[in-house]
Amino acid sequence: MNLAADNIRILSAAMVENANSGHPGGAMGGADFINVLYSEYLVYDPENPLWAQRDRFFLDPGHMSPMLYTTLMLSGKFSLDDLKSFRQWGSSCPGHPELNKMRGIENTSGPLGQGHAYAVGAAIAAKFLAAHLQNPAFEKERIYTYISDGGIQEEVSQGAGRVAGFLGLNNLIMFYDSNDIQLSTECAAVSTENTAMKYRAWNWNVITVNGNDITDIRKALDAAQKEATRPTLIIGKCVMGKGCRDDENKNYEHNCKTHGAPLGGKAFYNTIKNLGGNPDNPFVVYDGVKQLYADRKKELLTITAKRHEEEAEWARTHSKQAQKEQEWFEGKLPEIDWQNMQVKNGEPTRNASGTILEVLGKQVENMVCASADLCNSDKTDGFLKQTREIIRGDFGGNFFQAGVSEMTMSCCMIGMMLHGGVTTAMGTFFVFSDYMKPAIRMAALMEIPVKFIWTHDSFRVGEDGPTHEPIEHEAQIRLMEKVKNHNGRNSMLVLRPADVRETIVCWKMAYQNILTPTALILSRQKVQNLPEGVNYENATKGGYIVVDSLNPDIILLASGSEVSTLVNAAQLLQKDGIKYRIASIPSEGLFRSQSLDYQKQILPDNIKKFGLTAGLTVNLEGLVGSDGKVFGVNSFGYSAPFSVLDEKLGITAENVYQKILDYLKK
Ligand SMILES: Cc1ncc(C[n+]2csc(CCOP(=O)(O)OP(=O)(O)O)c2C)c(N)n1
Ligand SMILES: [Mg+2]
Repeated sequence: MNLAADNIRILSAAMVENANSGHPGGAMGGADFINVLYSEYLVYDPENPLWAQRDRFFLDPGHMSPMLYTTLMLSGKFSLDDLKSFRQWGSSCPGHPELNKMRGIENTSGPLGQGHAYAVGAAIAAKFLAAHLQNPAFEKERIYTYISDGGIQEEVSQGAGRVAGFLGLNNLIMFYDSNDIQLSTECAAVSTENTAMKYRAWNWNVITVNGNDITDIRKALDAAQKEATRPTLIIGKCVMGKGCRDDENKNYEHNCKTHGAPLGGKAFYNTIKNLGGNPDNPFVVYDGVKQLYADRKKELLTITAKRHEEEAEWARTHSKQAQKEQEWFEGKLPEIDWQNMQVKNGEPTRNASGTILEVLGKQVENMVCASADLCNSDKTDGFLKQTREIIRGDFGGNFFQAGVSEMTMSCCMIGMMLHGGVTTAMGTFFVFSDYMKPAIRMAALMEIPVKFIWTHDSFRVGEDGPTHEPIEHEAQIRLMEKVKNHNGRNSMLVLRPADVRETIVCWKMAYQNILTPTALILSRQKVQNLPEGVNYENATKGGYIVVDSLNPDIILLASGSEVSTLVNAAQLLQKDGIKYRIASIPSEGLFRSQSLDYQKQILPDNIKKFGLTAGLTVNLEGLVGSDGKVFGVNSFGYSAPFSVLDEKLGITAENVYQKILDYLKK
C-alpha cells in the first residue's frame, strides 16, 4: 500500500514536471487516502462506469487532479500516455478534471468549494431514489468526497455542511486534506477556526486521523461506513508535498512552493529518488502496484456480480419500479399536456410558472424542486403543494427547502443531476442569481440541464428598493447564451416570457431542454396578455412576431413584461397612422441560433427598430441594429410602488410612445 501511494506521488510529480505546470504538493499529500479509497473501499463496476448504484467520488480541489488521474490510471481508466499529455491541447487529462463519467470523473472541479457541495446533492439523490423507488440498492451506495483547506474556507461549505448535517446524510463521507498549507500562505495566517467543532455543530460525525497513515485511514473509513445517522468528516492531517526534497536534497515538505509549480530540476530529481523512483524514467507503474489494482479489479467484479444479481432479483419482483428506474436514469421524462395547460390570464408570469409547477409536481415523480426560502414568493410552492419536503429520515418528498443559501442550493441541485435519476428545478429572486453565478457557470460547462426559476425580474419589485431590483442581471445572464459549450451549443438557454401564455411555451422548452441549463425569468407584477391571435408556439424560435401590419414603418421589440407595454404604446402610434410590428424575443441566444432567413424575416435590415427593456439598454442593442434605438433603465432602481417607478423611469405606454416618435423623427 505504501508503495502504491509512493507510486501515485511519483507519477503526480512527474506529470506536473512533464507539463511544466500544475500542482504537485497537494496531490502528493493526498496520495495515501485516494489509494486506500480506490484500492479497498470505492465500489464501482470496472465494466460499467455508469452503473446506477456505484459509489461516487467527488473531488473538490481540482488542482489535485494528478492524484485522481493517476489513481484512475491504476484502475484502468487512463493510460500512462494520457498522464504524459497532462494539460496539453486535446488531452484527456486537462489541468483540472472535467466531467467524464466513462473515465470515472464524476464532476468538473477547480472553483474551490463546489465539488463537495455537488457530493451533498448526490447523497440526497441516492436517498431520494432509495425512497422513491423502494430500491435497497441505493442504500448501499456511498458518496465520497475530498475537500481541502481552500474548500473548507469557501463560503459554500457553510451551506453544504449545514444541509448534509441537517438531512443526516450518513451516506456521505468527506475526507478533509488538512495539510495546513494553502496557495500563498500557511492556513494559520488566515484562520484559527476549530473545523472539527464546526462540523460537529452541524451534526457531522468527525474523526481526526493521520492522513498519511493507512491504518488510520482504514479505521476512519470503516467507522464512517457504519455511521447510521450523520455524514462523516475525516480530517486527515496530511503532509503537503509528502516526500519532497529541494535542490540541496533537504526536506521540502510542508511548503507553499509545492502548491502550484513543478518541483523543478534538481528538486524533482531528489524527490523522485527519495520516493524510490527513477528520475530519468518516472512514468512507471511498479509490478506490486499493478497487482494491487488488478486484485482490486477482481474483487470488484465479484462484488458487483453479486450486487447485479440482487438488483436483477429486485427488478424481477418490482418490474414497474425497475422500469421507472431505467427511464429516470435515461433522462426520459413523462409527456406533459402543454397544449391544455390552464393558466389565469393577466396574472404575473411567476404565477403561471407556479401553476405549471403544480402540474409537474403531480406528474414528474423524479423531479426535485427547491427554493432558497422564497417558495411562496417565487411560486415554487405550486410544486410543494403536490408533495412534501425532504427531511431527515424521510426522503419520500420532492421538495428541497435549501434555506437562504442560493449557491449551496445550486450546487446541490447540480449534484443531484450529476448523480443521475432525478431532474431538478430551483427558485429564488432574479437579483439573487448573483449568489449563484459560479454554480451556473459550472452547470453550463458541465452541460447539466438544471432549471433556474428567477422571479421578481425587474425594478417592478417596487417598494423593496434597489437592493432587490435587478437591472444588469438579464444582460449578465444572457452572456451565458453567447458562450458556446464544448459541444458547440449555446451553453445556456435564458427565457423571459411576455405573458402567462408565453410562459407555458417557455416552461415547455425548459422542460424539454436536456442538453444545457435553462433559466426562466419571471415577473412579480401582473402582465396583461398579448393580443388575441398570437401564435405562442413560435416562441420556440426565441423571437417571433406577436403583432404585425403590412409594410411596417417600425419594428418594436422586447422581452418579458415590456412586450405588453409596447402593445399599449403602439395603440397610440396607431392613431398617428404609423404602421408597426411587435416582436417578442424571450431568448436572444435561441433567436440567433435560427437560420439567418428566419431572423431577417422577423427583423429585416431596412426597417427601423426600437427596443424596450426594464433593464440595461445593452439587453437589446444587438437586436435593434446600429441605427436602432433602445429605451431602458441604465441606473439602479429606487424604493417606491412600482407604478410610481414606471412613471419616474418612463416605462409607461405614453412615455414609450413619445420615445418612439422622437426616434422616428430622427
Ligand atoms: C473559488 C476559488 N478561488 C481561488 C482559487 C485558486 N486556488 C487554487 S488552490 C487554492 C488554495 C489551495 O489551498 P488548498 O485547498 O489547501 O490546497 P493545497 O495548497 O493544500 O494543495 C487557491 C486559492 C480556486 N481554485 N477557486
Ligand atoms: Mg491545503
